[in-house]
Amino acid sequence: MRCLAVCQDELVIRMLDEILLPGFEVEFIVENKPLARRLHDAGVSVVVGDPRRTDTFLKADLSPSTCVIIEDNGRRSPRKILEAARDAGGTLVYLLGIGAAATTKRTEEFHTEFPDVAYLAMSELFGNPLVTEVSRSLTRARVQQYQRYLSDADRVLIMLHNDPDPDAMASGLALRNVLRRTKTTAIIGAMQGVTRPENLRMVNLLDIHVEHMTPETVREYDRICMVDVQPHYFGGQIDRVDLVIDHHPEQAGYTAVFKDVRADYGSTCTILTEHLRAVDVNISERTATAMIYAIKSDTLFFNRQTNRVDIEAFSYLYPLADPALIRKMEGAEITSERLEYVMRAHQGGRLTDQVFCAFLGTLPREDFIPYVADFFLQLEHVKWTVIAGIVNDSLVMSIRNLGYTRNAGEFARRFFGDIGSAGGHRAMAKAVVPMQAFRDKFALDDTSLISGKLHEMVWQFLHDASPSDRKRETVKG
Ligand SMILES: [Mn+2]
Repeated sequence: MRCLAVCQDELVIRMLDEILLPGFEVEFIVENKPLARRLHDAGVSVVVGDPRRTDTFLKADLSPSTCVIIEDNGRRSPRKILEAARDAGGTLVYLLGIGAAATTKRTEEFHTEFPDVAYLAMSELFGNPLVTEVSRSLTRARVQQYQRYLSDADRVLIMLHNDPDPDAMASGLALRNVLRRTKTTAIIGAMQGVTRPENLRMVNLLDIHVEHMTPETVREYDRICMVDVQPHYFGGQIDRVDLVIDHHPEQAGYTAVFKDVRADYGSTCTILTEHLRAVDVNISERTATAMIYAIKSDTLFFNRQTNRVDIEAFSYLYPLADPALIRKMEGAEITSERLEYVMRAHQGGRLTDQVFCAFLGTLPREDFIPYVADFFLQLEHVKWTVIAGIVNDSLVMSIRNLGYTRNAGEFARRFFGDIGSAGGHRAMAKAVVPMQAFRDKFALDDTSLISGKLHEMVWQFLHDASPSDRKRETVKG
């Protein structure tokens, strides 16, 4: 393809020549003769002419399939040049903004007169890679600092939250990688082990060992790191921490020698991908596989709280991972145990006005509840699910909706915030309430009435929106 560029700035010309030449046949229209000579001597294809005249373009053999790039340095209006290019039959015309010219304003300025002209700001074209590079070197400095700080320890402990999820475990592996340590010199630990079947499958398939820790055994370590969790989680059981890497909202009231907490990231593995890339550490297939699975599961495959950086980390790790193993781990979600509870919900639950509620009775583990809630949300005509069950004498509830209706977290807080822990996002929320408190508040002794009661609450919640909610909803459409 042919490309004709109207530029008067030598640096811009040399840069465009370098960038476009491998793929395009590039020629420059230059006004200044000495500049043209200098460029010609340097091997740049250049013609001298007045770009405000149509015949300059005609002489340069402008055809409708020639791409025309016109430099806009904000000093002199490029309008005359645009007209000349258009009159010569140019259709693929780009303005290249250089300098402080405001892009959107500039685009609008030319848009009515030249609707086909696309405006490209040089700062945007080259800015992103540069910003990425510079922030990578900031990350590099930070990572090198903690690498050095942790390098003299015999053994480092990488602490995860209870019942570690894929993001926690993969972050553990990734940090071990960053620290260039092995499983004997960097121990991954948690106070309570893995229970969910899909996470157990990950543990087995990737051969991850999570050491069982107690507050006493934690103290035996020279250096303590935390990934996907912050010290407050352990309620004072761990009093000293050297490094915290997490994507949950930053908690006040603790000090760590180093920390990297980025609440706008979809997973801790995304942060660790940046650490690994910044210091150029080789990522093994096993670690990459774990990290890909972690990013997928923490962002619900990019359906929740996804950031551009998560997608970037994903595309960086994907070629390094083993896709067959990931498929195997994902298949582990369906177990016959879980299907039992799906059936129980199907028999005992009720679907009314697009809301599905079910009470599952007493359960050995909590994870059946969110699983069933997610499962029934996939059904046609279902827009909300509220699934409850009793675990350790507490009523545990998972609330899900399709995300474009009222806030699930608000629902949980409104009805259960005063008697237990309740919260969540727009599309998913959770509440845990001691059974006694639930019975007292709602005067319900018969558990078979729970599902009906939940229905009533959702109905009430969806129908008596407060005026401020209503307003917000109309604005959002
Ligand atoms: Mn996470």
